[in-house]
Amino acid sequence: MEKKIIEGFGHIRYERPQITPEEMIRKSREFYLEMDQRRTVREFDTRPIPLEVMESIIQTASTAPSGAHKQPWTFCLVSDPEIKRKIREAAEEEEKISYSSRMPDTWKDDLKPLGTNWEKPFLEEAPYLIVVFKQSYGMENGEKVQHYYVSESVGIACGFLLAAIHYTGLVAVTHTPSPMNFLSEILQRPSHEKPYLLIPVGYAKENTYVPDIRRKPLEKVLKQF
Ligand code: IYR
Repeated sequence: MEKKIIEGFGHIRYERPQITPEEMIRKSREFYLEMDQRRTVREFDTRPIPLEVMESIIQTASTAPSGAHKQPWTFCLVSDPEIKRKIREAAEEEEKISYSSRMPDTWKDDLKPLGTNWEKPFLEEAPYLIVVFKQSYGMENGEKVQHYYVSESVGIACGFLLAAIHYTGLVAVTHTPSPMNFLSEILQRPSHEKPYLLIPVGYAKENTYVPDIRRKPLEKVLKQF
């Protein structure tokens, strides 16, 4: 492959098929309509999912752009029932305190339409839990590697992850028990990795209901200049 040398580094040609404006309009609309079907689901069927599916989903997440291309993320994929039980127990312990004393009434009022509470059966019911860790720095061959824009990078990767989960036909909930340092302990992650999101993934349980909430219209989120 022909390479161009820029400041001593080889760059490869970037090519994508030409696309007409009409095709672009169609594709962008189609993708929006697909993504608009995504809903956060908190009730899972216990049916197993092929491991290969989860691997591809995580590979998709890992295609996300990141600061200086450091890819500062680790995705822990949990299917072991014993580990899931430990995670549920620890999460519910924190959530119980959060709901009873840490969260102000205004916060709990905002959550009422979602129907959440301290109980998290989905942490055991979902066939897989993806626990995303952000790496404040990297470690390669015993050497510290500087990472940049870590939260932004991992946030983007999680967006890719959620899109891949939806595209595959599965559902997820972005769960953030607080505090969630118990995840580092249970999954034995090194101290430079911090838990970022806990995402149960699976099939939606049959006859599942989701909150009747609507997305902001385009005029509210888009300001054109
Ligand atoms: N972490 C708690 C509370 C919670 C907070 C927000 I902001 C949500 O959008 C949903 C839930 C829980 O998972 O129940």
